[in-house]
Amino acid sequence: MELTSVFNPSSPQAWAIANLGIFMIIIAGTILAIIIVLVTFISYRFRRKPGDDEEPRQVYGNEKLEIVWTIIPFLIVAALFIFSVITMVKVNPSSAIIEDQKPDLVIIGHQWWWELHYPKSGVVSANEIHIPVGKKMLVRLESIDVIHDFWVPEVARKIDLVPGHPNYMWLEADEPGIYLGQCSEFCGIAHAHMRLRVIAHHQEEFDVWEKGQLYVPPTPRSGEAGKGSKLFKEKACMNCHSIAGTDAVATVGPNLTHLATRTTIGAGTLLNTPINLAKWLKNPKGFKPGALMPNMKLSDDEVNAIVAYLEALK
Ligand code: HEC
Ligand SMILES: [Cu+2]
Repeated sequence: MELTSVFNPSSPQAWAIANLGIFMIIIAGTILAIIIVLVTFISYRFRRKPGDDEEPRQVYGNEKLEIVWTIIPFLIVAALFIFSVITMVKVNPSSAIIEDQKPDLVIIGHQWWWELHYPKSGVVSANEIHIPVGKKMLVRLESIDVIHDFWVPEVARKIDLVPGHPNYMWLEADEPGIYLGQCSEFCGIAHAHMRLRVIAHHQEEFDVWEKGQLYVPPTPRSGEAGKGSKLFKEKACMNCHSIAGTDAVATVGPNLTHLATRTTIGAGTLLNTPINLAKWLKNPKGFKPGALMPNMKLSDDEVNAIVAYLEALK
């Protein structure tokens, strides 16, 4: 994994943004350099020397100079404007496309995690966005509570998730890999722990992932995992979570149908290992202060049984 940076683009959209950024830095840098050189030169050349007691010659108004210093900034602003519009056209789907096409992916911001829907296949997941390499994904972004902001600098633009006002963008990756992101609009206490990742695969691998996500894992009936699945019902986990193939259909917390296929829990807060899962279930707020999952006051035995169950959800 390389350094996460806007200057390390891995999609046509991110390239457009990086190029615009570089163009702006070059223009602003050039202006800064010219000003530094001129100010230094002028301060030296026209400094007050011993014996200078007369005022220097004063100049009032110079038509030519004024025309030049109006036209040059105008041209610079015009170039920036044109370059910005070209970039916007590249990174944002047109309104015709938004009206015509079903989104490939819907991202719903929650305090403090990301709900993911792939409307074309029906896959539901959280926090880890799988996409096929080289495909321009039409993404709709919504929020269930407050304003959040999607930002995965290497693959797409930065865009707000606004309650009651869906936004759209293109999401694409040129190379397979993991691209890290973070909510970029302060949205409450656990904002800093509202991370996300885009995982780009070759199309065939993506198809395998997608098929796997549509598979309904059987509910274990015996052993630790069987005990865990019973506890999941009894301990009111199903008031907030969904697991396909069971009665749990709530969307207050992340869908757990294929939790074991995700690499992190708590929106990037902990790696998804059995030990971390147990820690999370014991005390979610201990790892993610403010997290909206209550401490369910589970005993160690109950935690182990539920972990065995969740580990079976592949
Ligand atoms: C009041 C609602 C609520 C209840 C009840 C609840 N959870 Fe959660 N749970 C959440 C929320 C919200 C999150 C997301 C926390 C975050 O990342 O900020 C979550 C996250 C999780 C995660 C991490 C999932 C991920 O992809 O990051 C697991 C695992 C989990 N809950 C399991 C359980 C189990 C097992 C129970 C029952 C013992 C339970 N939860 C009860 C709301 C709830
Ligand atoms: Cu946030």
